[in-house]
Amino acid sequence: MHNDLNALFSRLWQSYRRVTPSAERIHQLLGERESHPIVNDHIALRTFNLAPVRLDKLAGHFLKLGYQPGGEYHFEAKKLYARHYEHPDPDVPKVFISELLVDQCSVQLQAIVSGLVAQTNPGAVDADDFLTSGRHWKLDYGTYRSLLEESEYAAWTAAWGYRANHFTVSINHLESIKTVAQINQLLKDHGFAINTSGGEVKGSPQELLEQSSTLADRVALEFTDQVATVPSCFYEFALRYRKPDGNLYSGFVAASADKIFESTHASN
Ligand code: OOG
Ligand code: NI
Repeated sequence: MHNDLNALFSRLWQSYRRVTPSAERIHQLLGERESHPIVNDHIALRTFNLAPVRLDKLAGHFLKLGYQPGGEYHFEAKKLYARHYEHPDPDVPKVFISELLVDQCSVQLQAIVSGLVAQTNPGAVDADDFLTSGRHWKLDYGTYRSLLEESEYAAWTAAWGYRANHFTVSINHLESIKTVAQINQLLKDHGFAINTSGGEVKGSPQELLEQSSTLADRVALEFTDQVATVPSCFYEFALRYRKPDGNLYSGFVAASADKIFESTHASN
């Protein structure tokens, strides 16, 4: 069952855990307390709205595996557009893909980002390994820093390229933990830093989704001219509530997502 999907998610997990040591440790910590494997609610990917790496191109990899488009989300201040995708099998993780609206950014940022994206071989974007292939361009540390001044999202995406920027534990599937507050307490007891932007628990039962996330790990990353320590990826936790029809809500909440993006902020 779902051989191609399993292969894709296992590649995404491998590339993610390599740069996210805290997720590896938290996954292990939860695994010791649970009698069943941890289920993922969703993963997320980031990109720029420029050919050949637009959101739609990334989404194509999931559509061909049977996913369907879900909701659309707008983040005006961050200049982002996002969409989620879900699989008919509710136990397959949902996917949240966002893209930076480069045309709304400064001419300086537009010049830098178009120069990076132009180095991407269009054929590479359709290849099976694209979603775990990292960055496709040369990037020096100074350019990363100048992107950072205008858009944390642009800097992160330029640095890390194509890989899951987080995995999300489904609290609904846990036995030992029932609320977001409980997972947050467990994380704090073990010394993990939580994203407090917008509060430690984002969303509410009324919005049918509650979430929290760690702050991204800081890891050494190779730029063309030097190695520097920068935020990598984070781990998220989600609890979904039932809609009046009895099914679990499967969408996202823009106000919460807006704060979750900040888990990779270098200033955190
Ligand atoms: C995505 C942030 C939004 C959610 O669950 O609302 C999100 C990102 O950081 O790329 O993951
Ligand atoms: Ni998320």
